[in-house]
Amino acid sequence: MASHQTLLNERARRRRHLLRAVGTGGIAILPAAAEQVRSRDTHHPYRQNSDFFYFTGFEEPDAIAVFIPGRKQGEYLMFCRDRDPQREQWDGKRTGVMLAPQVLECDDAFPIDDIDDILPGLIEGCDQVYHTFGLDPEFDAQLMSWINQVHAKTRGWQNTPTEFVALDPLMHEMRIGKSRTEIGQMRRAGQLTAAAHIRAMQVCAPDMMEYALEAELGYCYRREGAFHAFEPIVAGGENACTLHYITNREPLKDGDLVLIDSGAELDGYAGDVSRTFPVNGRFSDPQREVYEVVLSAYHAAMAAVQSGNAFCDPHDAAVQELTRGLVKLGLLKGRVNNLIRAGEHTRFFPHRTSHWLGLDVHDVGEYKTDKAWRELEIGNVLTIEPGLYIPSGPGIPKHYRGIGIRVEDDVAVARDGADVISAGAPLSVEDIEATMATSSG
Ligand SMILES: [Mn+2]
Repeated sequence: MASHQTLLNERARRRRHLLRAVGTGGIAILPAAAEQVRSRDTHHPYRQNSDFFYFTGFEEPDAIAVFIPGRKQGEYLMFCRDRDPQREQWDGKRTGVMLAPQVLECDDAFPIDDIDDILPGLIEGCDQVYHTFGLDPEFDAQLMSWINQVHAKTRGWQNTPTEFVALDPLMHEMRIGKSRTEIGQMRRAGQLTAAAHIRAMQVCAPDMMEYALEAELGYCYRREGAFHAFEPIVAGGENACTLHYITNREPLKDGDLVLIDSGAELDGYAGDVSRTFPVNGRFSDPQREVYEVVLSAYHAAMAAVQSGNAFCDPHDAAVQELTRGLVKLGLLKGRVNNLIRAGEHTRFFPHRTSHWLGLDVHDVGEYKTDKAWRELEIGNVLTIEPGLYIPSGPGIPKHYRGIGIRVEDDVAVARDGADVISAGAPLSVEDIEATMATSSG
């Protein structure tokens, strides 16, 4: 587990990198996430903006980080909520302006309520304003009003910003390359996720409700201080063919499969693992046949995770295996390469095999540069998640109807290929059946 000091050092290094990228003459403005109303006067659990968290580690709302490279009185400033005993009695402790420099290692801190008086003065004399535009129109408008104030005041006698620059590409290029510390944090999230999948396999039984099985995942996460990184999918039988099935309110039937796609968010980092297993603990022959095809696609994709390979290589390897399997099962007819070129496989595999993973489950970072797929680099973290979804319907052999299978793990690109950081949940038919035969006690 990364020590507090290690995390502080990591963030300091990230901020130095950001300050260098913004450069003298620039000012970068990075607001915290706003609280979101769930209904009337209750809020969703607060989740910090991932970019803001990456550079500050600060988990409070109503805060704005400001970076001004080369500013003599301090380059890293924080606007935050000040202490307020009355509010804190209701909503919990605040760091406050006085302690912020010590806790967050910022050069200076100011009350968020004073931002209108202070920020225009900081913008004055800068040439470029770096900000993620379009995320929060209200904040964009506020930022424009501060800049207009500066223009009105200086009337051309001083440098005023003439350039707006998107901050997100700078931040997201950084976030795509995970440090060793981050990969260690992500491995913990991945392994907790794998443990939850094992528990789900062990407690699953016919006639259990999908939500009851979902509850087992939440129990595993919360008792370790983690949260769901996203709404979990617990899909029995043909529900698995609905790719984003999250209602999870039907009974699990004897003889059906159940597909679980879930991830723990631990210390901000997301796990994202899928497993598909028989509700009664034993695969039927048709279920096993389809499962083996998906599993061979998983292994082919894993083998293509190599630094220097293109981001699309694991996907292409998976599609090759899946399409070959679909022909073998009699679900597609024709030559494999012709079928792929015509996109026939997308009837049964409509999504891609990988996405970046990090603080966000679908993490930031470009997949293409200049229209070419990006090369995988050591320190990238991505998912490998092939699947097959066979709907009921005409032209589909009866014994394959309604079978939906996805297998997913999280991988760091390492020197010698794929480092499966979510390893632990059974993968093969034999291992799944053996795990399900032992109860969790
Ligand atoms: Mn995923």
